[in-house]
Amino acid sequence: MRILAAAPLPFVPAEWPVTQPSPASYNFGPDFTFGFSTSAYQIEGAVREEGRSPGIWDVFCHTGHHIKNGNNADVACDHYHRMPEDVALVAGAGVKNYRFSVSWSRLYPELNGGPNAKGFAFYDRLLDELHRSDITPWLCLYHWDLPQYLQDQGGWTNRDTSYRLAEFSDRVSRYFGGRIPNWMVLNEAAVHSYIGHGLGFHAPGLTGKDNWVSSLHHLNLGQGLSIQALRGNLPHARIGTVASVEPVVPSTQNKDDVQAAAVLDAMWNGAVLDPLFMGKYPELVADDFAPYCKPGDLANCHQKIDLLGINYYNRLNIHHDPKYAMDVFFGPQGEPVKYKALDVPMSPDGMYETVMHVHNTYDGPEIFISENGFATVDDGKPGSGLEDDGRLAYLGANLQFLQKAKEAGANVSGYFVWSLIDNFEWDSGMKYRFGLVNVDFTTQQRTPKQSYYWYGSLVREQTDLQKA
Ligand code: IFM
Repeated sequence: MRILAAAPLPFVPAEWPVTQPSPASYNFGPDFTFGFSTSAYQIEGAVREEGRSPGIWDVFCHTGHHIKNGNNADVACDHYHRMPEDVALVAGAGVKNYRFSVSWSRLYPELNGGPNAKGFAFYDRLLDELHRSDITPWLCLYHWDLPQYLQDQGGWTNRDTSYRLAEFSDRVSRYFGGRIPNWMVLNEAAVHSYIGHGLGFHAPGLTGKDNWVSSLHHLNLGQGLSIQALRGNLPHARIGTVASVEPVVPSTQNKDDVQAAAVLDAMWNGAVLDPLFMGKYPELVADDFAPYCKPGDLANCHQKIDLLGINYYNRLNIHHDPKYAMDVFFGPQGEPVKYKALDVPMSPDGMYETVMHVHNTYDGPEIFISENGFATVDDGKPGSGLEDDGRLAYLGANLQFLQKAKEAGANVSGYFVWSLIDNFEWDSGMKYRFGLVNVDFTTQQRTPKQSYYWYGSLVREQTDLQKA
């Protein structure tokens, strides 16, 4: 459910604020971290190996027709077997930070069961490899791949799953402890609850307001309980979470569309960040959460974090549509098109708006951009999309607006690209490619794109500036 750009290249960046995003035109200052982001299910494959049990996405991929072209992630990028090669790609770009997630059902394959030593050994090997390459690990504990055994108990619509996440966070942090300095609890509770539980386009394929609201509350609660567990176990780590934060624009000025955009904004942005930073739900939707919100829950959701990861892609255009939960759905572009990539409206200026909104609303928390990326459509040919000018212009423009936010006083400490390699893009399967490195899914050959070299030179120049 991302706004995607279609081939063909080359891209003519006429409307962009930067025509040639030269790496030299940035200065993010000392201590700024640049990284790559990935997630377990999208790259690992090996779904039936070494004791892993199915997660909700395995079931979703293999039942019904949920995924484009009938794709699945059984093999994905085969990262489980090719991990050293992928870490070498991070190192090869001169990038010193790597955000990844762990597969819950690989680590704990059974309901109420013990740890899977082979699963833990895989992540130990990954950490060894990162360490050897002088790359700092950033772990995300939960990136949408709930074990199916928990879905069978109701998944995120069941309050018990919040406590299960906290238990998982406790166990994983006890095991890896000081080997990982940066811990993020969730990835994009807004997307997981809305697209997976309200619209049914993502696993577990549930629909309707009740599933949307209850799953979001239980994700928030599980996050708060997990942060408390992590604090107890990791006194020296930096602890936070990752949210998808995007400005919401009504498709028209018609009052129903304006109301729909306000509701989606409250659910997508406010109902994720307000409980965490303020211990409350936005007024507009607070009554919707009341049936699920037990005494003490908001105090548990309201936790001090060391830093917030923001995933920013594009503004969301929303209109009134009674066919969907809470009468809201994605609609046509609701504002004049300022920036385009390959004829698709893009909103790099929304990066500035988003960061400043979080900065001003939540009292200036430390922020890093945990994801920002651009998809191209695979034309099926091995090695396609290597001349990815569109991606390069998109990343360049977003970085320019991020720098502007930093200069305006936002406490921005890092930027991570989504994603290192082309991977399994959820319901879009392998069709939409976000990687800075091309993956030929037949041979698993990795080929860096133009954007990989551009990002590498940007990171090297910034590192040199930091040392100067
Ligand atoms: O691929 C996803 C990722 O898993 C979560 N954030 C958005 C990316 C692109 O759609």
